[in-house]
Parts: sequence; C-alpha cells; structure tokens
Amino acid sequence: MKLYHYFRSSASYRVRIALNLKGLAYEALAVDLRPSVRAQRSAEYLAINPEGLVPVLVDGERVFTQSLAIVEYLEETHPQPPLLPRDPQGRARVRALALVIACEMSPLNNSGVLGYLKGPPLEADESTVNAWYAHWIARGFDALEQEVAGTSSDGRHMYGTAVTLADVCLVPQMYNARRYQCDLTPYPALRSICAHLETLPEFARAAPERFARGASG
Ligand SMILES: N[C@@H](CCC(=O)N[C@@H](CS)C(=O)NCC(=O)O)C(=O)O
Repeated sequence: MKLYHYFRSSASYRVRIALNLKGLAYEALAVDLRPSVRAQRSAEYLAINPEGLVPVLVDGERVFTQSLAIVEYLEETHPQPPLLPRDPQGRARVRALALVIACEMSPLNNSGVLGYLKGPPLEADESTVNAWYAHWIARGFDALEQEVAGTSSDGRHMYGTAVTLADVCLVPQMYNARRYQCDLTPYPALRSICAHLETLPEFARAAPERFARGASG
C-alpha cells in the first residue's frame, strides 16, 4: 500500500496509526502542504485526489480518500485487531467520539481553514487565528472530557479497555493542540488516555517526528 501524507497532518497521522495497528506495511509518500509549496494543489496530485487533501491511501489499483473512510476500509479488509466494538451500540458510541474530533474540531482548524483566515480578504492576525484555534479545541475537548467519564473503562482508552477508532483520532488532535499551545489542563482524563496511547509502539511509529522533513521515517 502507498500512503500520500504530510507529517503534521492530523488526518494523515490517524491513518498511519491505523495501518500500524493493523500490522500493514506501507510506503509513505510526502505531499508538502507548506504554503510556499502547496503540493496538494499540483495538477499531478489533483489527478490522484481532486479534493486536494491528504491523506490518500492507494491499495493496488484502488485510491481511497478521507481518513475515516480509509480507516473503516482497513477495518473491513483487515478486521484484526478490531478498532470498533462488536455491538451496534458500542460501534455508534465509538464513531460518535471519533466524529467529535473529525467533524466538530479538526475541519475548523485544518491547514486550509487557517490559511484562509490568514490570507485575503480576512487577513486575521496571529493572535486572532490562535484564539480561533483554541476556541474549537476547547469546545470539542470540553465535551469529550465529560463523555469519556462514561465510556472509558480503564482511564487508558476513550472507550472500554481496548484501542478503538476514537483513540486513533484523539492522539493526533492532542498533538496539534499542544503544537498550538492550547491549554490542556482542564482535560486530565483525555491527557492520561493520550499519554498511555503514546507509549504504544503503533502510535509512536506514526508520530509526526518520525516523518518530519529530514527524518528517516
Ligand atoms: N476530512 C479529511 C480532512 C483532510 C484534511 O483536512 N487534510 C489537510 C491536512 S490535515 C490537508 O490536506 N490540507 C490541505 C489543504 O487544505 O489545502 C480527512 O479526514 O481526510
């Protein structure tokens, strides 16, 4: 398999974690999202993904876009270890936790949105952009901190006692929140879940630092 990704992209980070959890080898192909490069808008890349976004997973002749669709594709084609509970209620709960991050937080703070805030016609200054970022992080994490009190069974996972799709989404979002220096002190439960997950080799091997420009991968 091939993964088009960017080291700091949280959506790419999710897929890297899922590939590792499923024990799948992949070739990582960097798409440079830096504003000075914008490789995601090149004709070559748009021919692969007209959405102009990373990640993209290529499995044989098939091209898959959208990180959660990719993770669910991996779940269906490689069911072990499962990233969703067996029962429909549990599956709905885990998907809801994941979607708080993937739909309510991440899309408001992704590089394209932040770039639009900074550029014409809005031209928001750095403190305004940071306030925007922190607002959406707080709104999502406030909710999740309360929700995991009812869904985590061990204080080490978002749901139950095993890694799920919700955990795959949490770690990249926490990474980004730390990068933007958001105040995470109100979220002790999320921080302790994240600290545990980051000790797992499948998460550690997916970390942005492993793929930063100049890193060996
Ligand atoms: N909903 C998409 C979001 C993908 C996304 O926003 N990717 C960002 C990086 S995290 C990107 O490619 N940004 C480039 C751009 O907006 O031009 C997913 O989950 O895959």
